[in-house]
Amino acid sequence: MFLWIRHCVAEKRGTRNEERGTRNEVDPRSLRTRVEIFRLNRAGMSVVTLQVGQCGSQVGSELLTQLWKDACGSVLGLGSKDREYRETSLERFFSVSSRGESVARAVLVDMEPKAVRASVASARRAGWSYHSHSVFHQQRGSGNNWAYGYGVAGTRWGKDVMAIVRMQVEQCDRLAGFLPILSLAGGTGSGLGSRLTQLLRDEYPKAFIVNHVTWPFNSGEVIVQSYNAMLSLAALHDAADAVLFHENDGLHDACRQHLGLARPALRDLNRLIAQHLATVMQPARPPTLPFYSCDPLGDLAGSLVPSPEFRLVSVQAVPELAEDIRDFTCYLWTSLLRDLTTGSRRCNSMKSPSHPSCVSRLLILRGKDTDSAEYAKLAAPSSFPAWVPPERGLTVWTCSRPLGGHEKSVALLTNELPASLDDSLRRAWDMFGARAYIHQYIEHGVTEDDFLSSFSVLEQVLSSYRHLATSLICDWIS
Ligand SMILES: Nc1nc2c(ncn2[C@@H]2O[C@H](COP(=O)(O)OP(=O)(O)OP(=O)(O)O)[C@@H](O)[C@H]2O)c(=O)[nH]1
Ligand SMILES: [Mg+2]
Repeated sequence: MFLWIRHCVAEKRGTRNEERGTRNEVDPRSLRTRVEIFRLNRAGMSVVTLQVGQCGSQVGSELLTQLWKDACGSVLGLGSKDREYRETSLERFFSVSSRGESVARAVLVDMEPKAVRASVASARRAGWSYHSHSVFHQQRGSGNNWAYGYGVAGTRWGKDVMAIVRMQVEQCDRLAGFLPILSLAGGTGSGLGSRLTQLLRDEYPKAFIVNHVTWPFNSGEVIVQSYNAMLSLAALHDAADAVLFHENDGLHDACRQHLGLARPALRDLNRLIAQHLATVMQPARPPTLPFYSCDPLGDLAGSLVPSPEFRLVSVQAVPELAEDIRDFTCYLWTSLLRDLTTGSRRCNSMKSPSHPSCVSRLLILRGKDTDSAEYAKLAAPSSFPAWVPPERGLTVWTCSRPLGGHEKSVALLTNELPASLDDSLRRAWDMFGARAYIHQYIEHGVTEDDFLSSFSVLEQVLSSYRHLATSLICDWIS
């Protein structure tokens, strides 16, 4: 299966290179040309971010702000010292306007104006901006109804949004793929976000699509959130190459325990998500490369997703510290890695270490002396099913440049079952059994069969992760 994904990765890259080759016709004999080809092959690829719905808008703008500040060195004051890092990062997420300003390679979409306008304003305050044509909103939200977002908004405005996406794609010299950001619980992010991800898959079959989804609080302020979450995840399971997730409950606990916030606001949760994602998305070197990864989404999916059955990836990063104490804190790799794998931060797969419950891990180390980090425990073959080749269980990327004011930082991505999936699916089944709120979905074009087929996709996902040790190896052998 790893071969399968590697084959796909190579095929996608090959096709993009061919497309590039026709654009850059050159004499392959001259040294200058060879240097230029080498430079071009190393040149970073770009990611178009889609921020859909309120949560998507807010998380996305916080992420882009952190990426921009880090790349431009305003956090660390190291900008001019590391040109390659800075150029790779900016090329990935920003273009440069005729006035020399950084413009996000992003599309902001919501069915109501408030969150979108706030994101535009916060970007300006931070020092970068959205392209004025990349902002799309209507006047009324989707009322937490996935069917409205997917069916009504998707049908009415999907084409308009895709026209904006196309404009952003045309601005990229080399497109790596898309990063759609959304919450699973509302109507716009989850419904329209799912529809847009499918449209992206249809229109850009060779591009990588890595979604980021925010799982709602278990206590849930949206009564139908289990329906919305299940319908979204089933749609994304087909259309995305990988689905990175954060759970609001876990983020809330982390803000209280590690940032000392008594009553964390959504803004605080978003800072944490953005910090984790920045640790993942900023330039880093895969082990085989002497330079930064050119294809961030492809390399990420290639390291983590061995088969279409397993695409769910949790994201953790440490340290999580309040800004005022960052500069005075020194770290050891041992304590950072221990923090990542113990206590409330440890990922689900580490909670029952007796049998393998994760498929693969990607560890990203940033800062001083990454060579001295001891991470053998994370690579232990017993962590992974026997069918995962030993060298593929854990992948490690490094970057010597510190990130976000931390002398050292680590991100751990784990291909595993989200803690809340089982519970959400059970709640969705219970509500469906009682026919609760179904009419609100039917009136916008989602049928009972659509519910059933989404639920059965997720039952299959649950079962595949639960039987990691045995079931798939049988499929592979046969
Ligand atoms: N972490 C985080 N969660 C959010 C944020 N905004 C909303 N949520 C969560 O997302 C869910 C609601 O989704 P929204 O993004 O508000 O909904 P929407 O996509 O705008 O859809 P409609 O409002 O129905 O049009 C709830 O579970 C909220 O707790 C945010 O900024 N950060
Ligand atoms: Mg909304």
